[in-house]
Amino acid sequence: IKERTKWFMDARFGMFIHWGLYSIPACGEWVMSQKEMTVEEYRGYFDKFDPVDYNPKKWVRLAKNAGMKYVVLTAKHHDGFCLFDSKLTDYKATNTKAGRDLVREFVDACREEGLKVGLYFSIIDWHHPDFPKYGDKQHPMRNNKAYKDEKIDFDRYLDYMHGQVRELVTNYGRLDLLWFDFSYDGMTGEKWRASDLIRMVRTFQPDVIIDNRLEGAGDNHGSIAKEHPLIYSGDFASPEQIIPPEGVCDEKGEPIPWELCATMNNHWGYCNFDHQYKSPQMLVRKLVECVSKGGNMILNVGPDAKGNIPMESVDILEKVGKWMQKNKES
Ligand code: FUL
Repeated sequence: IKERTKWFMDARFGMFIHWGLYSIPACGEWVMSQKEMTVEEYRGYFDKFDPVDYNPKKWVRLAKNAGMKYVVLTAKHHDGFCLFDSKLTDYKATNTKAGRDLVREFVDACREEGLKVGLYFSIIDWHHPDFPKYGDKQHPMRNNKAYKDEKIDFDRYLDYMHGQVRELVTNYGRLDLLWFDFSYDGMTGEKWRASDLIRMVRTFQPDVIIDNRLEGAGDNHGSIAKEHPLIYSGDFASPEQIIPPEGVCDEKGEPIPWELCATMNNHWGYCNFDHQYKSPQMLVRKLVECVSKGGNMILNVGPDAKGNIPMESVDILEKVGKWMQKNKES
């Protein structure tokens, strides 16, 4: 086990926060792709974005009281909108009614409360003009023939993407965790210039721990670098929604760090009609199951357009927190 993952193995329980422009249409973070919206159509949300209740201290305290030890926020999701003040784009919170760097406040809040800080960053970007569109598996324009013969310069996109990661690892002090999302089909590893990216990250943040999603997405994001044991092999595996029955091992059968990412209802981003929440009991059981198999659980909340975590989630986390308190090691 690498030295830098020790805190993570110890932490066991974290909060994932999916938040961005998609909280406005309120039907999950994939809305742009699902509804095949153009960049112009989606921009309506950019013009409306006005999170008047944004107070990351509240989020972080909720996490802390639930017994969580780290928090990971979507600095940028697949829609390409940045919650941080990137110099490389205008498509950022600073230019909305929010008028400020929302990642900065989040990072400060985590540090103030003594929780570890993580940032999620999508390597997929549906806003950037040089990201493949027609025929791409998930791009909103995947079926739009207008883009069929479009010439893109993917290297220009990669420069942009790497540049943004560089901003994140240089402008916000020490980060504890980076959560890249995600590889698919042929878009894996060196397609993203993953080795270079990780090398750059490590020069600025030698101890940050990194998930495994710059590489193959197969196997429910569970395995690490089976095909390409390159230097970008992640620090932890990232199974989604489903607990691997026997935990996660490397090729030699040795257990490796892993983290189940799980939603409380059936969406990551805020969804105002999804009230199918798991019970606090069930979530505690999931956490215990992960821990018993050598893993962590990062449980998601999707704040609404104003910046409030849904009441149902608050209620669940408070109940989970009571259980954690009662069962704390003395
Ligand atoms: C997936 C993403 O596509 C989802 O939107 C979410 O962020 C989840 C944690 O990872 O791959």
